[in-house]
Amino acid sequence: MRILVTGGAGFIGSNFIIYWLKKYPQDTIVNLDALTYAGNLENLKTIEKNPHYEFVHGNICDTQLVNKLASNTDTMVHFAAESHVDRSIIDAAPFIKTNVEGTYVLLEAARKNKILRFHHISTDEVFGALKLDSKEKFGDHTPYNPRSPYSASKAASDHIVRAYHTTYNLPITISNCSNNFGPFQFPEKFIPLAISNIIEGKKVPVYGDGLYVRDWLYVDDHCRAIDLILQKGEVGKTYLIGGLTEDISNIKIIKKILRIMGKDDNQIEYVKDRPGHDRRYAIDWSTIHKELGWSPNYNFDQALEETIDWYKHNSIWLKRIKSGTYTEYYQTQYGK
Ligand code: NAD
Ligand code: TDX
Repeated sequence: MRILVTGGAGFIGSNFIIYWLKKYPQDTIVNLDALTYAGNLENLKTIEKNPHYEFVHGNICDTQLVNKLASNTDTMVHFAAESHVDRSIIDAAPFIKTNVEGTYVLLEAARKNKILRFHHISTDEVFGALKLDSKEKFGDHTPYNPRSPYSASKAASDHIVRAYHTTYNLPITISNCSNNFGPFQFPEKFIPLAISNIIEGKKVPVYGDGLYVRDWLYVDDHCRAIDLILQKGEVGKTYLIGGLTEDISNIKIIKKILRIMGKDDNQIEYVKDRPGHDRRYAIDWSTIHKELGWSPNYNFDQALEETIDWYKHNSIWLKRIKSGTYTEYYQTQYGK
């Protein structure tokens, strides 16, 4: 396979490239990434000299470049996105540009160059929010109800991807997954932000009452699911991917992290809530389980400990990523 990965210098994309080249060393990966604040080539140090890997510094909105790359590709795996909800609340413009227009540019190139598979990485946030005390989960037939500029831009991209299948018969697949965590995640997201603040002796900001619930998926389990969809997934189909957590609240997660890191609850700081904060996410992943035999391997507590260990042992990675514009963003979001 010759795969064009977009956004491969980000969190999930870099984990995916490392996963793929280890498992399929004969395949070739071209990684197209604009290296926004979230893109970091250090994530790919272990494979940067692999002759089956090539990095292209560029934007998915660049039609000419994307067309050139697509002419020499059989499969596209599209991770590139603006991915942080809080940033989309501060400024939605880059979300519309990259997530909507960028996806359109890739689809056009895929169509013109008769790509064999376009796999689009999306999110459970397109479905909106579930009630806290319900047993309900997002499933194959849940209607879209995005509530933040981020999730609205991802929902728009999902619709365009599906339309290219219906209208032009483009061989697409989509996956909507829940909150990922693991190595190389940018410390603006909840779990790595908490770990990195604790390492620095700072308080951990918890939004609102802390009783918000996410469905947590270890990044390696996510990569395995994408692998199965590429190998055995049905063209035109959307797969939902989730983890093994059962309604664990943000505050419980922070308490776990504090305990693992030998700190007490005094390090928790309740801060003002995110506007339009989705209360609860939960994913019914029975379809991918039944049809492709996938289920998550990683138990949350164990994967969380491994993730904390990874951040502790990669303090230089963390320090470098937190220099530059990170401080500016942190102050805008959390104050001084
Ligand atoms: P990330 O923010 O860590 O990485 C995004 C990458 O895309 C970066 O390397 C960045 O440089 C690149 N990029 C951004 N704009 C670009 C552009 N215009 N052209 C080329 N490259 C560009 O994101 P992530 O957490 O790895 O998420 C990857 C994908 O998975 C996204 O599509 C996101 O919506 C989706 N997703 C993420 C999660 C999660 O929990 N992180 C959950 C569900 C879905
Ligand atoms: O400082 C914080 N304090 C806090 O309480 C941050 C950054 C987050 N939170 C809360 C908000 C959410 O309830 O933690 C939860 C998780 O927040 P994020 O890490 O920002 O993730 P979320 O908003 O749930 O979105 C994530 O999952 C779906 C990813 O960022 C998206 O890219 C993905 O699509």
